[in-house]
Amino acid sequence: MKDTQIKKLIEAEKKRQKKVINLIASENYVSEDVLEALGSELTNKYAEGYAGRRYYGGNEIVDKVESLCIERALTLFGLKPTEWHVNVQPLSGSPANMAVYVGLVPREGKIMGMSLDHGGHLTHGHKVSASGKFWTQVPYGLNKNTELLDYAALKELAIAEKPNIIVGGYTAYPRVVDFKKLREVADACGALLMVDMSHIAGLVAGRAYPSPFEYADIVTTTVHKTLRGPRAALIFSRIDARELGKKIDKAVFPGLQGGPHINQIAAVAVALKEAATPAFKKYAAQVKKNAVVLAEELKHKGWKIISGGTDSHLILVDTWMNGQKNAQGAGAVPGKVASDALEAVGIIVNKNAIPFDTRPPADPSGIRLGTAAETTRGRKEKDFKKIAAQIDTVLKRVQGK
Ligand code: DSN
Repeated sequence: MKDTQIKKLIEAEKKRQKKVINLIASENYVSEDVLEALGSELTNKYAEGYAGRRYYGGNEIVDKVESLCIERALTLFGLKPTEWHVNVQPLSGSPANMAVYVGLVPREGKIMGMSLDHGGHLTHGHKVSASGKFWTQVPYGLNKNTELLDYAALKELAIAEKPNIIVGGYTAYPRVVDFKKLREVADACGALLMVDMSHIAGLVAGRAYPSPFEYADIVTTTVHKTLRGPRAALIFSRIDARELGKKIDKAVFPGLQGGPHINQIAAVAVALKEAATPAFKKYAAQVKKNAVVLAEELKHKGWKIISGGTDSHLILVDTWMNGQKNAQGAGAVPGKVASDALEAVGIIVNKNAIPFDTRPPADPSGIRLGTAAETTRGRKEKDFKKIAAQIDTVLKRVQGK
């Protein structure tokens, strides 16, 4: 690379990534092949429209790229092309979710989504996101005692509020979601059911977490979290008389986006092929095993794990514990202090609100941990035992400061 300034920064970031223990639950490390596709000449091509229906000439190759990506996306999740449609053009998760709402939710309609502080996402109707500015959010949360989804309460709320769409799938919910029950909630009020499986997509692909496809009308996902692909997103929709796919396609282009990033779509295709291998299935199982060990070890050291554990790649730790001491007598640590102190020793996490948090979002009560990235680097249960010990040591050292 001739641009030495950017080259140096890329090299520095590569070194940083190698040096740290990355427990950011939404990050991962892609393969060389994914990087090669992303950095390829496909970036030079404009391809507004869809395969066979483009607005520019010269698309005979990129049509094949997009079609292959579509085919691989359906195959990976065991979907028949006669039953499921997939749009592979969304640039990332937020635009993907927006495209669903633009295509399917009437203006002044209601989006029933989990509140951000209980583990939802901004694009599930939060007021600072366009999803909450153009539509009304019907927020839902977790049961205070169990810190789990309460499907009976959801049903009651859905019947009272009659949302147009219910969004399941979360950014900080460590447990298994009962998609069948979410379907029942949607049916009780006549809403569409959209599952945003961004966090768990790799686990679903690797058969380490239940699939939402049997029950959802629409499934959105980013590709870059547990699925270990480039930054990008997919929108799956059921094929039937409602023509969801057609409406979503129109919302993606020309509704929200211009030319798709074909290099990115090629990289998605590469990642989807990788995720269909037996090695990836093993990886997904290991991600989950590692998360369970990390959660258990931290719990044994006295830290409060939200919901008591995990069924996925993700763990939410209440480091503040309402200002109380932990079960082993260690003092409370605010989320920001915890995250900064861990970063200082090379353990990268994010500060995170816990359900019913009384602290502000900029310095909440907890931290979120994930095992996807470090599992890609080959770490196993014994390594996560050591990581738990390191986290415990750091948290004890900074308590109260
Ligand atoms: N920012 C992502 C996460 O960390 O969960 C969601 O978009």
